[in-house]
Amino acid sequence: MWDKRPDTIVHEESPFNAEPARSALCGRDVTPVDTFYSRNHGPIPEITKDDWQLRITGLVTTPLALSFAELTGRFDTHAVIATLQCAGNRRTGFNQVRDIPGEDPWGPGATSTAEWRGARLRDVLQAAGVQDDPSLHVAFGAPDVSDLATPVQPYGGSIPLPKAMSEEVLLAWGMNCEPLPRVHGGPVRVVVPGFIGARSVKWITSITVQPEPSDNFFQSRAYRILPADADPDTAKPGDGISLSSVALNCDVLAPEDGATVPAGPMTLHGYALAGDDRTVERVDVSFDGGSTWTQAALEPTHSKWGWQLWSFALCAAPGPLHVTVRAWDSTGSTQPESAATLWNPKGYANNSWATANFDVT
Ligand SMILES: Nc1nc2c(c(=O)[nH]1)N[C@H]1C(S)=C(S)[C@@H](COP(=O)(O)O)O[C@H]1N2
Ligand SMILES: [Mo]
Repeated sequence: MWDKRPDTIVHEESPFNAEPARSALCGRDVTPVDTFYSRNHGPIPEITKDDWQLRITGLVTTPLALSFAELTGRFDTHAVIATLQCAGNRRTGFNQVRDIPGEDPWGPGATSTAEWRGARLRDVLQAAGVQDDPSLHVAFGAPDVSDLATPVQPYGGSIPLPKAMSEEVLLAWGMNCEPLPRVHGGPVRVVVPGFIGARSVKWITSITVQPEPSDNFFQSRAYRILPADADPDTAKPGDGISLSSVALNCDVLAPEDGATVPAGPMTLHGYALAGDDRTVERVDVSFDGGSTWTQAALEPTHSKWGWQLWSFALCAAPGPLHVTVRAWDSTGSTQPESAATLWNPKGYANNSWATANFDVT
């Protein structure tokens, strides 16, 4: 489906929600397009380059309406390798604590990295004469209508103006040297590196500069951390904590969790990702549930906005092998120990220590 690999784990066909197997993500700085996870809240719109138009309005001096040819021809093209991570990534860890009805049970694969190519959002906002006020917000609108929203409405969201003016934020029409595929938001999507995937609005058709965050359902009601005892069905717009930068996270990608492995030399592989303008500084591995830790080797990175791959070589003795991993970022913060302490009613931002269990024979 949607040209994804046959081993893709499909949570829902409509809306299409699917994640790659761990092994498919493993060891790659850039995830192939046929492997990249896909997260949708409604039907995938079909918009040709010729039909597409982007309107930039609100607190700007010169409202713009750009065709695809104007966007791609008028502004410099930039490439950014960036990881997208859905706030629902690793929700299965929360489901083990307490059920989360109505939300897909995403495993470790609602995260992937691509080389995105497009115009800087900043250049487009400047061409429109954006007001220079850091308290403003930039709202994105798209045509895909979601009946998961109350009331039913097109998908949307916003980011603060200072982030929108950062050089890494793109209006992208290319993904891994191909035209941006329809399932990933083609002809044009926003890519907001360092923020939760929800803000990288696909099939973008409107940009509005405004004093408040977007009142779209997916900004004002969803993608918010509600208190553990709140009822998400009766929560009001603005309740809970709005998610913007992605949480510091990591995972073990190989061998597959639960695998039987031969005794002797083996290497663990995984990724770590830091939020917004932070970087991953260290990845620790523990074989005793977190009492003692040893450092993993970090691979060279090719982008500040992409994930950090890591590996750890060991000699495995026969018996059960229990692996725990945590990352540290450039502010000295590390990941919380347990999913139970983070559990929230919509199941967002599970960045507790990652674990994997192996049977060594
Ligand atoms: N228009 C639109 N944009 C969207 C979404 C959507 O449903 N509609 N899903 C968001 C979410 S929650 C995520 S995690 C990313 C996923 O991007 P991908 O499908 O290219 O992996 O797109 C975001 N942009
Ligand atoms: Mo997401």
